[in-house]
Amino acid sequence: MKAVKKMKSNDWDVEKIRADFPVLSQTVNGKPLVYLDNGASSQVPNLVIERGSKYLQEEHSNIHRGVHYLSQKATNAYEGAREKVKRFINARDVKECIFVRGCTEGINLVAHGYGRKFIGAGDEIIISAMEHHANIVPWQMLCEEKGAILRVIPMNERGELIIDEYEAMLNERTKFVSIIHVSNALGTINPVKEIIQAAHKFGVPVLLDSAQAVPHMAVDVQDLDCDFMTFSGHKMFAPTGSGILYGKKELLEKMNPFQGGGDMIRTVTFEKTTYAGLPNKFEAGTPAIASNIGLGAAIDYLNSIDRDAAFQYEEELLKYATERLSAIEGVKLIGTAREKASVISFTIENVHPHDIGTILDQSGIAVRAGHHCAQPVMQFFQVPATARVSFAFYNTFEEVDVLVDSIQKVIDVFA
Ligand code: C6P
Repeated sequence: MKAVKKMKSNDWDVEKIRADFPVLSQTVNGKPLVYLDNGASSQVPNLVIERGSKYLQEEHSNIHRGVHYLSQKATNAYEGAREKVKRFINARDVKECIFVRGCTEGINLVAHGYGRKFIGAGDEIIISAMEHHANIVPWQMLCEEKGAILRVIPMNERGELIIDEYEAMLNERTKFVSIIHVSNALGTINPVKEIIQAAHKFGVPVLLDSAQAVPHMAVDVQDLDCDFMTFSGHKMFAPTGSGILYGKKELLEKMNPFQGGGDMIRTVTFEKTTYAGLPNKFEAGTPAIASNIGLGAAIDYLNSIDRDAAFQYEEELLKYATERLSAIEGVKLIGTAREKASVISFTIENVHPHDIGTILDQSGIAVRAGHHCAQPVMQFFQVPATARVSFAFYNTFEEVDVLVDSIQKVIDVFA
């Protein structure tokens, strides 16, 4: 194994940050927990836990429906969280921020509400070779129903999209572009601004699946000029069940609702229903009130730390881990894009990724093993699965060292 120089970010007090995340201080299988599965779900800071608990202890009630004290308090907290989201992603209008259960629901909402209304037979939808299933299957279902055509931007062997081929794909039949912002399986950061500008030359709207971007970089929807953007709260330090679909107001207004039910209507008779305005039109039924208030608290938390220092720290951590892992004989990195965030996918010669995951777990290390809901990526790299390490700003260089030592043990077991 080659020696690798360890770097340290001076501006980031990782121990102070770790103290905000109670789950990190436990032991697993007798070893300190090393949590490296943040791409699946990140951990939750005290601020979010306390806010959720305050809601459940003091405010729990349904929203938008009651004139009573508790309902008003819950409504204010819920709508307050929406305001925080608006500022966090720099939306023009709070009505452009729709609460969804997560990215999957956000994409399905657009495929249904926009796609079914505006996409027809022979129209083309562009996605990419590195999409998560959540950004493949809803479009395939739409294409099947409408007779539309799904086109796929190819990638190179580093796991980077081939932008020339994308530009050549755009034409007057293109009706929608839906792109992963940061790959969950490879870590590639895609040049989304360029992708959006090229689509807009043809008047084509673009959706960004920013599930893996929002926790690791500032995502400014006005600066990017994306038409839709979606992310999941549970990957950015909030509870599961929270998430956002951002859409430009003029597009959301002309779309069909996704689900029908309470709170999304203006009037209902047996003859005809008229719909509520934004954002309620897309929020049928009782939403995940506690989780979305938690999302607001997660934004408060992110606003309370130095995010630029956090991003820089994560970059250094990724660089250090990449160097150390690639120095281990038998380890092959899958995805070596020049622009990457948070993720290292790898295989070990003659060891199934599930065995890697299981043996690492015995050392208290949580990684994900599998196809990461990105089977076409696995097919492209001709592997059944990978092991995946995904960082957050509370991970440490020492944890990378523990990981590397444990991977060496995995190799020794199978030697
Ligand atoms: N990726 C992972 O371990 P939901 O499940 O709706 O919160 O998010 C779906 C999703 C969509 N797009 C991307 C880029 C994602 O990474 C995910 C979720 C997790 O990689 C679970 S498969």
